[in-house]
Amino acid sequence: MNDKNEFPELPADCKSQLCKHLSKELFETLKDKETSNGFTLRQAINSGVENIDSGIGVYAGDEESYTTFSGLFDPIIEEYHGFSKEDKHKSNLDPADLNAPNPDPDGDFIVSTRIRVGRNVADLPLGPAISRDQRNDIEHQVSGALNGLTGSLAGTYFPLQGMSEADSTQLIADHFLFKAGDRFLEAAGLNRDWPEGRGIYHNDEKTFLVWVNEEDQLRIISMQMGGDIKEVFTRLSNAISEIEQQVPFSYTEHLGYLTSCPTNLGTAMRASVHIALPKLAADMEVFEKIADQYHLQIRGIHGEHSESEGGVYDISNRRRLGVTEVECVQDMYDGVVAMIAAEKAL
Ligand code: ADP
Ligand code: DAR
Repeated sequence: MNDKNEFPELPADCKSQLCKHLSKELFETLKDKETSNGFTLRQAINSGVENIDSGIGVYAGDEESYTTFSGLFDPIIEEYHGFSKEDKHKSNLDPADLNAPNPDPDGDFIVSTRIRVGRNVADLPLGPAISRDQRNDIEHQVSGALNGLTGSLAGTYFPLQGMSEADSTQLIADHFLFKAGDRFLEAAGLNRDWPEGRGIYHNDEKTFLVWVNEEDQLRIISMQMGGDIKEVFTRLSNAISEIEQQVPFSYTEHLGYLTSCPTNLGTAMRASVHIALPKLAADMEVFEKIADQYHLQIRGIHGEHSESEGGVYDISNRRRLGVTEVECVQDMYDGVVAMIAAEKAL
């Protein structure tokens, strides 16, 4: 990280939101500001400075970052989410409001369904500015709440620190284990003290997971094979409600649930299916047209920045802020119904 007073020289072909919105004038205005946690502009932009192939390139260190550095965050939020600084977020996690009968009861297309939200603990810094002790306290508080879950959510918490070879192998085999975050998270300061304070919880049925202190302080995940999107959402909604009774989440009327990356603000939800659409994928123009119509992203199946394999794609909602959780899932569901119809018609 170079001198905080030096405007970072970013290449002319840099495409990130950071490059687009951080003028030298704005840099001069913000460079000496810091939040009450001591988080600086230079820290907020470091990921995009070190990774010029970033899509966004900035991370917030705490709730205050979104006001202290609003000159940079507001235009990025407006462009990514279509959400102005006057807009207000809204939340609705009620499964009764989701119209989603299983779109693929015979399992001809949808391999698996996963719906996740990011959450951060109220009144504490976010990952990029959290201290080692605060992060360890979060692990203690969150794992305590998780170990108190009952019924179908009952399960086990696995700290990454000192994890046995057997547990690690099983969690990798289940595709549950997250590794030290990617270079974008590294440069954002989200991997500090790794693996201390990090861990994974999953229920006995392996349909519910919580990642602790990865990119966000909680990633609450419901997932199962097949396309019963409503069942996955109902499990997630119930789990969020149970956890929130023990752990207060960081939330504002304007930005909804706060996250370190501005792309996850609001619902912080990504609702996805892994779906086989070989004929539709042969006509990417039609495929992408349907995705755009339902505000969806087409991605690879091994997470962010990955490619599709064997004609299976990860289809998920792109809208997260200014829409409710029910609307995020409805976006994905309605788009998947349209994609399956298009595949059948080809
Ligand atoms: P996030 O959902 O938090 O943005 P990623 O897109 O990186 O994170 O996905 C995290 C992991 O979850 C990856 O290993 C990915 O393969 C897996 N995953 C995502 N969606 C699904 C799905 N619908 N079915 C099965 N696994 C999924
Ligand atoms: N890779 C960073 C973040 C993009 C959004 N993905 C998250 N938050 N996992 C970038 O700026 O491209």
